[in-house]
Amino acid sequence: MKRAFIFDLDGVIVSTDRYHYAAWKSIADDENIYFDEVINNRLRGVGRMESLEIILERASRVYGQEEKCALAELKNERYRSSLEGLTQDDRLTGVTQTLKALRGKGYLLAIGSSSKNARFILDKIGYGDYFDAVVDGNDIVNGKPDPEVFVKAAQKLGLSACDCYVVEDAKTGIDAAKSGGFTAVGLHDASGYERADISLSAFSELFALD
Ligand code: B16
Ligand code: MG
Repeated sequence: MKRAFIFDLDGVIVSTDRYHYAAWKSIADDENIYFDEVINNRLRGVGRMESLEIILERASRVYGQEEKCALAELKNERYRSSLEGLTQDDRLTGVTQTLKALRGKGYLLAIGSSSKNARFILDKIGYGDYFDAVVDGNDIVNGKPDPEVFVKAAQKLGLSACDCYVVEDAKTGIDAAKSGGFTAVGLHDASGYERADISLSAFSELFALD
């Protein structure tokens, strides 16, 4: 039996992806760069600067490093202000009850997120002190698909990768989990991804794993 679940945040516990999209879309529009929901799908689970690089693939000119940093900062300001209104009600369906039930079964629960805003989001949705370990974009050098975020979360729990499920909505997150030796559970966009060890159609189905 496994001993812990390490959860991705955005797209698994809470849906902030529409706010990411709106903020990136406003930046792309200001810069006259084509950007749509299909391109946005490639940003799932990917870090902020890497996301900007994907958007700039459609730009008609080359951007310097300072300009890139300024755009990423502006995107984050817009994104952060849209997070102000987040509440417990923004937890995704089944999350509250299922986490409680998993804890009741004795599992440790952790967060492994690429986001530098993860702790802010967790506070907003009433999970500021809930998880046994939180590792986010501020704690890592290499973003997903590198396994660093999950490896550090397992270390904080005092466990090895084979003791932990990683639950992800992004294919890049499943790749990260697999290269770290974790058992990868795919939800939403990552459900059905061939590299996922287990594919689920609802968060509450996690309760049936052991
Ligand atoms: P930030 P996750 C990821 O969160 C998002 O899925 C991704 O779209 C975003 O670019 C990344 O965090 C960085 O977010 O700009 O807030 O640092 O899915 O790994 O929880
Ligand atoms: Mg995600």
